[in-house]
Amino acid sequence: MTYPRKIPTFFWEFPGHTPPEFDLAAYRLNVGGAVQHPMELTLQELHELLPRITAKRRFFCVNGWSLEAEWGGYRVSDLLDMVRPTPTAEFLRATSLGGYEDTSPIAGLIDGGAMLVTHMDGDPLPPKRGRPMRLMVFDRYQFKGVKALGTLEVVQEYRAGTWQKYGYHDASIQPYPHLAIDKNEDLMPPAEVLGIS
Ligand SMILES: Nc1nc2c(c(=O)[nH]1)N[C@H]1C(S)=C(S)[C@@H](COP(=O)(O)O)O[C@H]1N2
Ligand SMILES: [Mo]
Repeated sequence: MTYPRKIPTFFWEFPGHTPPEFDLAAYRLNVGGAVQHPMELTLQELHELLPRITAKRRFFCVNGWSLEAEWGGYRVSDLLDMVRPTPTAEFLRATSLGGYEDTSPIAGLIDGGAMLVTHMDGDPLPPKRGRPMRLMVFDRYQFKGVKALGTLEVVQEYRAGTWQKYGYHDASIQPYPHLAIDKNEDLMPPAEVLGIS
C-alpha cells in the first residue's frame, strides 16, 4: 500500500537511526507479573494458541495525525484469558525490546479492543513499525502502544510511561482535526474514540 504522505514514525529507543532487525527465531514474548500462568511465547506458539484477527482501525498520535490500516494479530483479551491475571492486579505494563514502556488499565484494553499486531495491510510489520509485534491501543493516543514488544506484565500499580515523562499526561484522544496520513486530509476523531455517544 502506498500512502499520499510519508507516515511519520516515532521510535524513542533509536533516535536518528533505524531500529535493528531483531532475530525472529530467538524472539520470545514474555508474559508475566501477577498471572497464574506466566508464559514465554515464540511467534509460532502465539499463532497456535490464539485466534488470529484482522481489524481496520485508525490510530492517533498525540502530535496531531492519524493512520488507518488493516492490522493483523491477536486480541489482548485472548492472551490475558490464557495467562489468567490475578483479579486484584488491574494494569498491564508493556515494555519494548529497547526499553520503551507504558502501562494501561486492563479493563480499558479489553473494552477498546487492544491488539497485539504482527501485520499491517497484510504484510509483516517493518522494523520501524515495531517488528515482530506491537501492542496497539486504538482508543487512546498511540504512545500507549508499544512497538517491538518484548514483555507484558500484569501489575498492581499504574506508572507513567516513557512518553508521559516528556509531558504527555493525558492519553485520551482530543476533539480537534488530526491529519489522516492515509487520506491527506484533516479528520475529526470519531465519537467512539472521543468517548461521546
Ligand atoms: N517501542 C516504542 N513504541 C512506540 C513508540 C516508541 O517511541 N517506542 N512511540 C509511540 C508513538 S508516540 C506512536 S504515535 C506510535 C508510532 O507508530 P508508527 O511508527 O507506526 O507511526 O508508536 C508508539 N509506540
Ligand atoms: Mo505519537
